[in-house]
Amino acid sequence: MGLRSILAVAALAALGAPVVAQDKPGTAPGSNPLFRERFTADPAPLVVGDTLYLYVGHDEARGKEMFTMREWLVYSTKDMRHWTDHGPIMKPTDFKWAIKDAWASQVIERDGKFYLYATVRHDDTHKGNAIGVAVSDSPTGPFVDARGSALITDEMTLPSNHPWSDIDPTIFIDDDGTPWLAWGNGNCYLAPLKPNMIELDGPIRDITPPHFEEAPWLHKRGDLYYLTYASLDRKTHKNERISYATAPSIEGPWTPRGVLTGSGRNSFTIHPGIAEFKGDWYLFLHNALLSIGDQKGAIGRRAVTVEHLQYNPDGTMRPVSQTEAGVTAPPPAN
Ligand code: FUB
Repeated sequence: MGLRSILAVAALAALGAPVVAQDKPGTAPGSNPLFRERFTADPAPLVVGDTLYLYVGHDEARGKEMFTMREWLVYSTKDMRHWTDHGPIMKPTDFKWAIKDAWASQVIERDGKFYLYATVRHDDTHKGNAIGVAVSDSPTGPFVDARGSALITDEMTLPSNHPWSDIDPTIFIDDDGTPWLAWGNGNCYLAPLKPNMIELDGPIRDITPPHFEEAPWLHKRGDLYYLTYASLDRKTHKNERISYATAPSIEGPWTPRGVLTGSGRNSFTIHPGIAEFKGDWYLFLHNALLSIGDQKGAIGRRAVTVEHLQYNPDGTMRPVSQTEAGVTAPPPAN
């Protein structure tokens, strides 16, 4: 605490006012980055009752390795300030057809069960990355493979020019009960699932919005559907930003709404996850500002953050900046 803060606290104490020491931005509980004992990435929130669960990938790259991700983790909070670490919930090889790459995931609840949609690397029976689905009776796992085979493989979205085109699942259940899965890198795909949550129930559509790179996130607020994603305009930017599109229905038409955030600091990737919790909206992202010991932030050593998310009266989202104070500061004034 600086001299000015000490004097302010002393003055309040002299007046008999309750003394609440103000931490510096970035050090208060709940400030960014949220978790500092491990590198974390690809945040995916899920609200269950009075608790927000946050699923993340565990970044363990050493030196100049790109991504070394061996497991998914979950944390929870009831107040957006204090977080409980529930540890690992699953690893790629828990899918017996997968070999590595615990990349982006998302969990959703249906009929008391929790379904984890996750990016992995398939074994050599299918090229490149794939998407698996696992199930649990609890949001904190353990999760087990729900199919015994991949839900999405690279061949299902041919032609694609790279083997990591089928990554980053986002799952959304529409008001009529239909689950929809969106995913992709380079192209954004959308497909309905059967009520059992583990099989496709219709053709895969290509809904790629402008500058789509990866990391789609589907949500709905009021009557409007949102497709938020990591975008990359290679002509003007080196690192991803977040952009979004809106639609009157999950099946479109999607209207591009432009950029929502700048790039994650020190990070090529940035990965959105959106939730409404106790009446407020939040945008989870990651950057690469955290250092742990001699390991500095890098493309494969990221740190999850959260910011307030606010909407304009017409439903468009107000631009968001990544800050150190995050949600420990009040939302920006209108
Ligand atoms: O974490 C590995 C990959 O980096 C994710 O799947 C992408 O969204 C990007 O964040």
